[in-house]
Amino acid sequence: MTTVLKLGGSVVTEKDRRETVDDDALSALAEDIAGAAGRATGSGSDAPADLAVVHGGGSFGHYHAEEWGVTTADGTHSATGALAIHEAMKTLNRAVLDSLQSHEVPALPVHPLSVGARDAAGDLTLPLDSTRRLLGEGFVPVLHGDGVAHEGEGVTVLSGDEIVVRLAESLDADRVGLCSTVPGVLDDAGDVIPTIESFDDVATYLGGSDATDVTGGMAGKVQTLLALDAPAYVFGPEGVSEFLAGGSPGTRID
Ligand code: IP8
Repeated sequence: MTTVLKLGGSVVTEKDRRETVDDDALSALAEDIAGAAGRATGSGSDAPADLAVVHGGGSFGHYHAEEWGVTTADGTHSATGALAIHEAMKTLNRAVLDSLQSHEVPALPVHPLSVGARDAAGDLTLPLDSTRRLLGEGFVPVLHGDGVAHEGEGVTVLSGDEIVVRLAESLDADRVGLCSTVPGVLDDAGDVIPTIESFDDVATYLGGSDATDVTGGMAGKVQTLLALDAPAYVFGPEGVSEFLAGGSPGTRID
């Protein structure tokens, strides 16, 4: 069973405070992940994980991307700008790794800027040999939204959602989970929509993201998840344990 779990940038950071990790939220998630993997402190288990984690930009990557006018389509040829985005994401990635490792999760980084590329049409190549091998060796690879080399644009933004889709396809994942700040995809009344099978069913409910976010809000997430073969779930932090235990928290997108 291969599972891909995205930790939303808004969940693991304080999204309105520049470069601020939400330590409590991150630690609680790391504990849930450790528990699900049978690696909670004291369990003594070192069984190989079959979990790949991706995290978003939150108050790290998005601030820098906006400052440099960089989106998923419009890039920068400034090495200073591209490095600012990448380093911010590496800083957040390090915080995620530290939290996971402190809960005995054998987490290691994979930085997409080092391996990914887009052609002029925006199509992405993302070699995942190291991710696959890390999984096979019992590690939990932790990827993140990043900059990516883009033909004719310099460096553009690669969102964590796009990485999730690519990981799910390349690893032939069985389940995909997106941990968001909300308990699922919500309708107009604020209730969780249990299942989404077509974007048309929910288009009227889905607006944009409310804070600085260059890669779009829930509408984009739903569209990318609908494109997957594997069932995907959108849930809040309280749904992580249930998801990792094989349950169906929040909204199922399939
Ligand atoms: O928060 C964006 O990743 P996302 C990463 O998953 C950057 O969209 C560099 C802004």
